[in-house]
Amino acid sequence: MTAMATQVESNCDALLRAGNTNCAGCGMSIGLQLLEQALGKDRKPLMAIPACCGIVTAGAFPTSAYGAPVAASTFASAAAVATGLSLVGEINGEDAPVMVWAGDGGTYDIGVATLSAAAERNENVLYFCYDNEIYGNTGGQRSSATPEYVTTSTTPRGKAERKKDMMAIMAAHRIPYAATLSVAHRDDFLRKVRYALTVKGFRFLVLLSPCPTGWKSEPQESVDLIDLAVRCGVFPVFEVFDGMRYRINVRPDGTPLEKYAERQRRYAAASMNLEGVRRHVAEQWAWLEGMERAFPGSE
Ligand SMILES: Cc1ncc(C[n+]2csc(CCOP(=O)(O)OP(=O)(O)O)c2C)c(N)n1
Ligand code: SF4
Ligand SMILES: [Mg+2]
Repeated sequence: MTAMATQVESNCDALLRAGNTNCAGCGMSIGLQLLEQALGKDRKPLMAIPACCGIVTAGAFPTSAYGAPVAASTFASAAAVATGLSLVGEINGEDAPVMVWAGDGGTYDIGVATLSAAAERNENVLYFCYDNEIYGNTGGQRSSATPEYVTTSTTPRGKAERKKDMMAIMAAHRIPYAATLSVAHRDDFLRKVRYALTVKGFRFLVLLSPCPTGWKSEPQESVDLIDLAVRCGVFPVFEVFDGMRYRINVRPDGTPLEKYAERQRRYAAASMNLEGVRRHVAEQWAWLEGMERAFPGSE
């Protein structure tokens, strides 16, 4: 047997198997590997995955790059499909955690109706959004998660609108747990996923997911980019308990926004207004700090 065949065979049990088609440096690949570490090798989830790069990852039937059962759903129905899996699992006495693994297009935009409905009913579902801030799979169009001024294939001069605050929307559903995950902060990532796995009801986790193809960044810099996003405050790392109580996990350290922006050509629009971005980042932090002061949270 060749060395590569041995490597592939020994990887068969992995949640994300070798030989998948994800681009090099894809945040989704890193996120799935961290998810597997949080679950432990022997615990397999049941996953509902809507249209997105994450379902292309699976590959062509009858093979799959996922080492776990996956139901491919329409954009609109991922949270409803997961609800069904969860309820049937409960009737059958199964204990595999039921998850959605969806992109920002499927979460912030096209799947938001069933996401909201499942959250409002507090279904026993762990919802992951890997947010690469574009419709990556179809050529990098803007989504409502795309940050302001950033170029995409449909905003060549830079997006006019601000990024939708999905965490605030999910918190407003008063779900038991919501958190942001940084692939550059492994311990914090694993702790939150492990905590979420102990909670019954609807849980929402969102990771900022580097996409070298759409962000026009270097694949080997993906984790560093997320570290910079956290340091300069663009991506706040925090959690919300019962939709009300806030805990900030990592605070910005004064790293200039330029350090994050200059490594991605999507931040190179002529209209780019880093001062404007800085103002909105500061505003977001003032709000977040205020929420944590007024309503501090812990497990
Ligand atoms: C209802 C519907 N509208 C549009 C599409 C086409 N489509 C397939 S994947 C995709 C983009 C998905 O974006 P996102 O959910 O962010 O995942 P990513 O591709 O970035 O991983 C689109 C628009 C579709 N499959 N179904
Ligand atoms: S286009 Fe982006 S999200 Fe999709 S597989 Fe490639 S790097 Fe990952
Ligand atoms: Mg996307």
